[in-house]
Amino acid sequence: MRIAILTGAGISAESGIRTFRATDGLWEDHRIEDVATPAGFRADPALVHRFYNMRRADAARAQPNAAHRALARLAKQHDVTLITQNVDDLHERGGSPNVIHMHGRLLGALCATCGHRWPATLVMRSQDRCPSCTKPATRPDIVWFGEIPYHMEQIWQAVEDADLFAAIGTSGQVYPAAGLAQHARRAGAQTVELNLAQTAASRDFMEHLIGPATLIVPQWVD
Ligand code: BV8
Repeated sequence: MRIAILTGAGISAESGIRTFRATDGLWEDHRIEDVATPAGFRADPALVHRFYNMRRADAARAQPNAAHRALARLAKQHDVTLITQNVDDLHERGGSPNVIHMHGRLLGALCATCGHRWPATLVMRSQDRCPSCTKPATRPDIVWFGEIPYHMEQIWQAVEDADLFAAIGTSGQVYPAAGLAQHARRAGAQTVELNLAQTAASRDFMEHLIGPATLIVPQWVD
């Protein structure tokens, strides 16, 4: 069976990583426009680097949980395409191969001038020089609002080819990720949503499994 899975912040919540839109979420303390847009970065690169340096340190301290590990087991039994909106590396550390990071990675650095990519250091600053063009234009390799998410052709294709599409721990509020369930359904796939609660996208799913990811994902997989 071909399975396409989309994960969001909820799958890493029980590893101690804050989600975005909960009442104690990251967007409560930080304005999206200031820290997660190209214009915000141009206006105050130091603030944006502080935000992502903090998140890189939080992610480095976190450990993969039972839900990340269950998805790694699933990939041993089926043809799984794992698409994540998360910028942490907990899927990889939980054992999943070939994770598609559609919103980028905390562990990547990107030159805002020439587009060169290299591994991030724990603490990054905009005056750090690009190893390729030597310009002091270092930014996190993250897809900000208004930018085009990565690997979209591969993602649309995997979702279209899937027999089953599952969305885990995502609020269904950010596009194009939030449109994938409808795309899967139109292409004839079964759709299942795994979440603590109903979401903005729930109507696009045929089945709903409600509960914490560390409980419901292993149950669903095993
Ligand atoms: C694009 C940076 C064109 C990464 C993120 C106006 C101005 C500008 C843009 C727009 C606009 N109007 C619309 C747009 C488009 C915009 C968009 O959708 N905006 C929305 C908000 C209206 N989208 C874009 O700009 C995208 N680009 O559209 O380009 C295009 C595209 C394709 C083809 C052609 C053209 C770019 C989007 C990238 C945004 N980057 N942040 C970072 O710093 O991490 S988005 C941010 O939201 C995060 O990256 C995150 O991945 C993403 C989704 O959030 P979730 O993961 O779902 O997290 P959330 O907190 O919302 O929800 C958590 C869920 O978990 C909840 O449902 C909760 O119930 C559940 N949960 C919690 N605990 C648990 C749990 N479930 C289970 N177990 C638990 N324990």
